[in-house]
Amino acid sequence: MKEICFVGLGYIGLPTAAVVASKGNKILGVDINLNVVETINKGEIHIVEPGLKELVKDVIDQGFLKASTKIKESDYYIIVVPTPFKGNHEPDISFIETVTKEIIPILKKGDTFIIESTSPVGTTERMAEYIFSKRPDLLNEIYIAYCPERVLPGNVLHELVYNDRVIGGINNKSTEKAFEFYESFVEGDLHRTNARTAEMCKLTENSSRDSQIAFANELSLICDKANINVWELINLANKHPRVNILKPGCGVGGHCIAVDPYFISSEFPLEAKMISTAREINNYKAFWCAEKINNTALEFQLHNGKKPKISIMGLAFKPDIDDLRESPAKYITQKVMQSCNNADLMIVEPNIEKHNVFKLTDYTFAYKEADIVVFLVAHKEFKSLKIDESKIILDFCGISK
Ligand code: SAJ
Repeated sequence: MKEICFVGLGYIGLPTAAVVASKGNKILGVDINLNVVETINKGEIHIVEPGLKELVKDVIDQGFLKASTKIKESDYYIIVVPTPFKGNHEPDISFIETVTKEIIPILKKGDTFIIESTSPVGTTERMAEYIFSKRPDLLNEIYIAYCPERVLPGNVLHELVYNDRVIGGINNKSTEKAFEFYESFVEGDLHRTNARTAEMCKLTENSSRDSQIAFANELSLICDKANINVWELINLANKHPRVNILKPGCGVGGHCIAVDPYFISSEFPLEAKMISTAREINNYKAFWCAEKINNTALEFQLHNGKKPKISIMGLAFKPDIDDLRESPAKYITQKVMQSCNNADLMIVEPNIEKHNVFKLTDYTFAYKEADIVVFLVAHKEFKSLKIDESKIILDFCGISK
């Protein structure tokens, strides 16, 4: 039986390792975090993802998955480590480099090395050059490819199996070898290309979504000035058979869409004009929301001679999750907390019970008490509230549309 080593047991690495293990493969999952390794070896998990706990327990109990802090000699190495960005939004591929260095001495003829981490264009070729510079004996003897993940948090186990995937090797033999690997557990179509195109494809997918959301956010700013309900407008425009405008919101968050476009714009600053502008618009939208809240609070005080009670509804980066990574709602809340002295704030996040920075209030209570209600995230709980016309409602995510 072939031995498969997954390096990185996070939001993507762990579910993928577990799915491949569930097909009867022997998997070693590697993570630098000892807590993560110990948790998984107990048959438990350290992240929130529907169905994952049961699957991991199952493959650990059956002995198909084992976690460790050390990479061991295997036949396949799948790299699923983070690629954050540095100060000036430049991609930081140091985790991929470190892992590659660690693997080089144990590589042998016939091995397959696949990168799944979101990476700037050329990363796979660069890692290949590095490997062959240290191990010239392996030239044309191992297979190296790139295959990005495309799963949506919350639906990972389904999408891992049923989404199409793009696979790009450093040469045709590598593409074929990686193809065989994904064929063993993916039901969606597998599309062959080269490594550079596969890398760019991942960045393109998320940049495309960012640009489309920026269009909706720009419309929302225009509509605010023009006194037009942007939700009604988009709904009407989308009745056109070839128009499909996304939803405006309080900005764009998460670890993918708000990050990946920078991997293009930092490497191609002269060409990536629209991609950079989309990022600026989506970042500006969060700043604009915070300003709008502050100004509304000031106006309230001027007219009523007292401080308003403001309820801030939602902190997560998108509806119905507890994830605050790169969340524009969190940014807006912090900004309002810092700058708005003339208001009493109540902060609401129904998906989180307790938070060490934000004092959280129950959403029905906060709604009832508030003079100004600010909807930042379209959580399902908020949609069930009966809209009270006597309150000032700042609806940035289409709750009351
Ligand atoms: N958002 C809007 N308006 C919309 C849709 C989304 O403002 O109409 C906002 C959300 O509120 C959120 C942000 O965009 O702040 C991102 O949310 P999302 O649901 O669009 O995406 P993610 O970050 O959860 O997952 C994305 C997915 N990419 C695409 O849909 C192209 C997913 O398939 C990728 O696997 C994932 O990024 C990733 O890991 O790259």
